[in-house]
Amino acid sequence: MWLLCGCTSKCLLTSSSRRVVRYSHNFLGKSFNKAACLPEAAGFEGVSDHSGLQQFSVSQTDRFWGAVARQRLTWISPFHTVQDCDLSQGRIKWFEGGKLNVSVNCLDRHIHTFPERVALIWERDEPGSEVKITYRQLLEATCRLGNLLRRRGVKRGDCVTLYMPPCPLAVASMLACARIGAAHNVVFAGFSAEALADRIRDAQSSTVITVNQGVRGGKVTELKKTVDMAVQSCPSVQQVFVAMRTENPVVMTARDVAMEEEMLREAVVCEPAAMDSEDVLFLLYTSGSTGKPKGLVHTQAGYLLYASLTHRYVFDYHDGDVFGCVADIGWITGHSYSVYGPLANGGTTVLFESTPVYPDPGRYWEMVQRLKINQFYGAPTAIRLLLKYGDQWVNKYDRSTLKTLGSVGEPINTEAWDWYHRVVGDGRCPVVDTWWQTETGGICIAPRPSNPDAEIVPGMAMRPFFGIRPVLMDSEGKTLTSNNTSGALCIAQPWPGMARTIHNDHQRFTETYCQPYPGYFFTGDGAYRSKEGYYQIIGRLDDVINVSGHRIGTAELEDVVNQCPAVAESAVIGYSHDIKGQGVYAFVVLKKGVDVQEAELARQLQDMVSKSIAKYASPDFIQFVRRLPKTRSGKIMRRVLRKVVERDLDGLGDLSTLDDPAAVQEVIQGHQDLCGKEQPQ
Ligand code: 7RM
Repeated sequence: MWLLCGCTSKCLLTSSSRRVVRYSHNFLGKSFNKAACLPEAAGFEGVSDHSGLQQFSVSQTDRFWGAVARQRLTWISPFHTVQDCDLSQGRIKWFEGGKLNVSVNCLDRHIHTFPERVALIWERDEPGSEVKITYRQLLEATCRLGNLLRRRGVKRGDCVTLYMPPCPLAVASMLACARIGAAHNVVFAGFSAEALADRIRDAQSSTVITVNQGVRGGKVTELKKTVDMAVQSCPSVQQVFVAMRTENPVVMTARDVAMEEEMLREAVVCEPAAMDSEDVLFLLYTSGSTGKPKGLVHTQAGYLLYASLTHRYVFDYHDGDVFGCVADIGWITGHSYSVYGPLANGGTTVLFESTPVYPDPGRYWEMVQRLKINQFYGAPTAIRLLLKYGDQWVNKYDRSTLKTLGSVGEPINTEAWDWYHRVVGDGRCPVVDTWWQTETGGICIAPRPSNPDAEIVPGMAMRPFFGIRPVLMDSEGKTLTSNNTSGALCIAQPWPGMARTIHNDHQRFTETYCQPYPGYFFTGDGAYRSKEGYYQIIGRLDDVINVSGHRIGTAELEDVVNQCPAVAESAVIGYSHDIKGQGVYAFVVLKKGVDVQEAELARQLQDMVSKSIAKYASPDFIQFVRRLPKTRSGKIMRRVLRKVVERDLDGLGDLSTLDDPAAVQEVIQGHQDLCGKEQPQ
């Protein structure tokens, strides 16, 4: 059995240490009113509350998604089949026969009702310099760009690579691709030339869109130069569109196109392509733990529907709200919750160009005050970082507009959850810990939607979204049916938002996600299901540590270590140990300005783990570091830490997503200082 926590009676994964938070404010209507809470479900008989509706969505899946798809999307021609899926074969098709255009669903249909509503608030790097773009303006830019792409030979089915910071022209570029039926491939504009080249080559793009320079955290980056370097090894590239983010000119070659100038010559009307539901909308590369990055493929109708429904209900987004997702558009979170979900819902969405600490650690909350943000969606890594700086950076600003706080990307440890809830949200806003993946397209497990009286347990993603049936598997591949148990997290039936394949490698797709547990979608994560049936994500299964036969989740250990007031964050890994199989090794970052005796603190931390989990779980080594190696999206790269401790520096694997290579060098040095030249034993 996957007993990831190893000690079901003592650890934080059990209900003994559980605290529950209830909110009295209205979420989806006090008494369940189908028409009011989910108009799409008004015709479903026998459904009288939220859990009834969830059950309906997974048992009468076709009726549920059929009704929702007809209601929420604008179709050029209707679909004839809700789904045709066979997970064991890796066949996933939704809404076949249907034709639609995603950009029409995100723009044109809103223009009829509110052309002057703000679609995008571009929160530029310098605070106070935001730019607002209405739906009419965004449609116009999208059409001009769609025409330009078409005129310059981009065809339906081509794939355009975008290397741009979050900005209105990046959104217009995504939507312009969608308008003419090309796929987009957004590459985070912080990746190296090499990483960019890999992704351009794999996607076989002939067109790249970029900006002259990027501006982030007060620093200018040479994005166009990086593209120039990348395309040297990309024979497929024929043209590079260059938009001007700053006023500094860059060298333009015959291959380069001055994007804004050329756009001005184009018409503001652009005929939308009638796309099949299952045509490709975008590729998005995500790194596997080994091997080359995978280009996950999302398609039109199912993806958009799922992004829109989750955005509406997980965050309780209402017409007129300002939605602030601070993820970069280079991540799936930026795709689904900065762009597609909010725009499909006719919402106002923030594009955040800066960093959480620029010009100071109050940036997020100053922005919340200035833009009157109603839903704030961020990552635990940023919350943990800001927590280090203290409450005064939050308290300075008026956060009374906030209604929902969201968290995504990693398990949110109890200390960070509490701070987010108590300090940022004044104890007033539900905190939704949302679990999902690039592969899932949208949020799959989150505390909401649920009725307003439903409890929220700190640090738990809790409840499956409509249409999602999570299951836990043991190591023999059997379904674990009881509660208060842990296992490999799978999803038992297809949902419209899921990825369809890996670009050019369907076999890798089926092998990775469909074959480990035939008939199920395998997430690669471990999860715990509480006595009450709520889900808590433990982390990647390949991160789990096994000490003398006891399986321990890294999240569980880190949660204990992070509770020490001197600690800002930590990463725990297992290293091979002759006797125990694996031993525990902790990397610890201290809070700013903390002055402690490291040896003494290490002993304290070991004690804390012994007391709150078990003696065997206590770290053998504690290495203090200034920062942890993280991906550009803020996930701790435990794989890299494991390799450092195993002294396998040649085996570090794909580092293209690594944020700051210097962090790895520091960790290597510190490790040698701590353990000498020998491997720890
Ligand atoms: C949205 C995103 C996916 C992986 C996933 C998990 C981890 C994401 C949570 C989480 C615990 C969460 N896509 N993860 N959200 N772990 N609690 N709420 O992050 O493709 O970049 O990463 O991230 O391991 O499998 S992603």
